[in-house]
Amino acid sequence: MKLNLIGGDWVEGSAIRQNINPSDVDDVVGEYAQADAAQARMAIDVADAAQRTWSLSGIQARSNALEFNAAELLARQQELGTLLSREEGKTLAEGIAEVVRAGQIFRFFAGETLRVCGHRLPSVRPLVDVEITREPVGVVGIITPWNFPIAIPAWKIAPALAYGNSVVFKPSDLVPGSAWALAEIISRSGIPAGVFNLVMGRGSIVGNEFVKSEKVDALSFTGSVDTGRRLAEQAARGLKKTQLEMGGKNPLIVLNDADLDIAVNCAIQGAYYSTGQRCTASSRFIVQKDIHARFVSRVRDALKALNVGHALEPETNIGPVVDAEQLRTDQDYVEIGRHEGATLAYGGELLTRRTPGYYMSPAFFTDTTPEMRIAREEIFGPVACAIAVDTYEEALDVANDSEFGLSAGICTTSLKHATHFKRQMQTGMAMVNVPTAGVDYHVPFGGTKGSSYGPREQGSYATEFFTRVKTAYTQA
Ligand code: UN1
Repeated sequence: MKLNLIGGDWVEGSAIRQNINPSDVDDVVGEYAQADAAQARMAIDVADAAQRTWSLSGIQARSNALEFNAAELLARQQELGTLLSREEGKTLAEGIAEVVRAGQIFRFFAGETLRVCGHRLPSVRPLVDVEITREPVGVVGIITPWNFPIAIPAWKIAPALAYGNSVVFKPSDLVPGSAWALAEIISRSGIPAGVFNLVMGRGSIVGNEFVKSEKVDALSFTGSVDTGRRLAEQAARGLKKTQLEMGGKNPLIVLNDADLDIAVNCAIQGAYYSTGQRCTASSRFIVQKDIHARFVSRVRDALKALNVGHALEPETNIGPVVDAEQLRTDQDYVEIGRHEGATLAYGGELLTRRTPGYYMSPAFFTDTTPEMRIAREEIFGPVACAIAVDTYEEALDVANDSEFGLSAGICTTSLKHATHFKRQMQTGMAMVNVPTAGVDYHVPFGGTKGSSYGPREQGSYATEFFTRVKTAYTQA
């Protein structure tokens, strides 16, 4: 059984949870200890006690620890990528790529540790100097979702540690395996006991302690809109810094002048890879009338050519859905789409494979209108729809008509439209001729409206959340 890491010790929980392979539900990936509320509080206490030592340990020690994690993640990419795909269901290629991404994130922040800058400027009073510096926030509570079991933990934990914070980390209950492996590596990276703590368990128990505790100074969360809102409301009562990444209903606009190969690739990659289980996934193709028939027929052909199967089989392009509940949601939305009058142009069926798993064929709807629920609500599965429009202006209006604002894409060869789109799209990320999902690790990530709240994640912009600013005045 895999245990929790609290104050440098591996400790048993008060319950056990099985980690099940969604490609083969007879395969138990492992058993994981579930912490109770008292253990979550203990982890917060030790994190609080250890934070000062860590922040005073110096930038070289912190950079070395992060580089240790980077090197080990990269060296073990095959093994950890296999574990990730086994527990989450994305393909092995995607699993390995995600582990590599986690390694690169740690390496990036190993460098950033050495580059924390401040400002020095004269005061308006003669002979007085002003210094502006960045300091750690304190104890950071990190809560991560199931769809990126190692990359999202990495992009929250690495900057938290880089800037001298201590961490209490609660991974998703569904996929604790990759998170545990990451925690085990971090436990050997040379950081003092208590600086990094792993507390697996339920959001309503462990997560709730993070939000309630006065000793948790900042909370970084990726997950559902409902949970995110609830966390933000409770965290505001305790005046905690909060960073939330939530849903998306990301549009991909395809204009008449688009390169059709690029557009189809953006659609397939963006909507269906990783089984569509990404908050950055494209789920609305907004397609201009003259190219609509050709686009639909090419997307349908491309979908037919995709192999849905066991995540670890080499010919698989699309793995299973993560669990029974998500599969039910996806199937419900296929029904809702039909019921609303959209045409199911491809897929949406439950599939049987060699092993018992949560398989469905990617679903593609046409004859969709912007008012339909399948065009407005986040599904978080391999379900996308095409909406036909007359003009670029109409496409932009439909794209912006959403409660979400994470990522948006356009496929066009027109510089004028691409430029206008980048300026007018009300999202945190705008993509021209590249998929809406699959972002770089060294630049800021985040959205607007109901998608995100608080400072951006990743890249050098991570300092905004993971540090606080001090202004010091000195008269010489
Ligand atoms: C990506 O598209 O590369 O939960 C990353 C998610 C996002 C990460 C997407 N926070 O899907």
